[in-house]
Amino acid sequence: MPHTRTTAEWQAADAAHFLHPFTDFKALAAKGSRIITKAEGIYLWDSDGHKIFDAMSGLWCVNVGYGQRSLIDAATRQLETLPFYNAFFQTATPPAIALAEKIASLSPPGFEHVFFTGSGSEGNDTIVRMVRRYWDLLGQPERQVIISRQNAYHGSTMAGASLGGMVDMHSQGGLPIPGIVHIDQPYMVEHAQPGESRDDFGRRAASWLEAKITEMGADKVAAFIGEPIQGAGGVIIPPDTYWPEIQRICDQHGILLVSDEVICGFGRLGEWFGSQRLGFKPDLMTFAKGITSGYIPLGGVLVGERVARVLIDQGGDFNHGYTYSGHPVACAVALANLQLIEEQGLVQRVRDDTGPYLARQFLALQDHPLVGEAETCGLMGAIRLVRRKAQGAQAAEAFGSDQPAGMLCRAHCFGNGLIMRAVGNRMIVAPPLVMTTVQIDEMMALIRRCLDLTWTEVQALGWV
Ligand code: PXG
Repeated sequence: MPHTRTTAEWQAADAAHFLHPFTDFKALAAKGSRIITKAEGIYLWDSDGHKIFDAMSGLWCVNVGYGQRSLIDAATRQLETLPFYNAFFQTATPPAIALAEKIASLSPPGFEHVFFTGSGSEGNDTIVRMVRRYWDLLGQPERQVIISRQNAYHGSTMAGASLGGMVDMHSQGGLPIPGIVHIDQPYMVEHAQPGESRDDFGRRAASWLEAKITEMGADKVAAFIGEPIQGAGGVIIPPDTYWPEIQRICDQHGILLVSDEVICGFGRLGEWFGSQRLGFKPDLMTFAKGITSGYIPLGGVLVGERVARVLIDQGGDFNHGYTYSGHPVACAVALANLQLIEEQGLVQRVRDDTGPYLARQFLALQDHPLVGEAETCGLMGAIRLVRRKAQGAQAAEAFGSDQPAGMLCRAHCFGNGLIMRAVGNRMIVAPPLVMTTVQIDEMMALIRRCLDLTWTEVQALGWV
């Protein structure tokens, strides 16, 4: 679209008509939005011509970076051939069939079937309907309860927001819906006991699932859902002992295990799926975002054989689906995206090259006076800002609730052409998988500059 208006004109029209997601409408209208007008590779440009380093891949999704010709061409070709047809009423389109086949070929053994949706939230709504349908078909309709975690993010529909554990979301609109309960997240900063090892903490955090199952009654529990690494919650990387123990507990009680791969899937952690990196074997996986690198909306659920066999062999109609389930243009773009990821070896590159390189750079950040811990997994990383670093046996001291250091840091990122997310006082990156080590150096220089500016500011404010 041609940029026929000035920034101020765009902002005025935006404030007059566009209600943004997760936004204080009045405050944004007073301040004015940042208008993004174009992108190439790992960079964005705003309507004033500023170049911005996108360390968040759009919104955890632009895995192959911006401007990839093969995705653009795939969309154009499909729009010309068949812009839409549905997958209801015993029909299908070639891109949807080919994509389901392709995803099955990339997924771990035991995944042969895919249900398409328009987004990650719709994928998780599908999970709720599907796991309850599964237990109904097995003659155990009382298995309704789905266990999730505090501070999880599983989307913003009624079911997605209920599965999520975001307090601010639950406080609006009567959530969570019935039958969804939460256990604490495996976040050591919040929950570790003095002197507890990482491995011991991981096992103890997993034991909260066992306790919740006992509380609810195992015969009432349908499934447990979790992100391999919590993304929107602040890149919470669990100890290595956590997921295998979660798996053991689910297996022991026959409970379905669901991996929400919306962020961690399609190479983010150096494997095709995050559950492979974190060492567990789910029964179902939700995906979205990276499946099309965000070029066009698409989500879905990968259905493992345990569930698929029951739905297919005993099922009858499954009364669920969306107009855009298997949208041909979205599926064509996804196919081109997966082909590009394979051709460029991006998953291996993250595992063997850029992931370990980023990990070393983040480790080096730990000498910064503001940094409590800096940790990564694949191309996902978080820096916890603290008011006093750990000293000997003395744990690091967090900023007070009236000291939003993360917000200050984010403002410096904004001012210095770097996009990072702030979740409380955790500063987060999830850059495009095409990023080179040279570009990682560029990002680290920007991060250090923003940390230095934040450090100067918190000193001036007397927060440290
Ligand atoms: N599951 C996970 C793990 C997600 O991260 C969804 C489901 C929902 O996907 P859709 O496509 O319905 O948005 C997500 C989305 C943030 C942020 O601020 C994260 C998401 C969405 C919006 C903002 O980090 N994740």
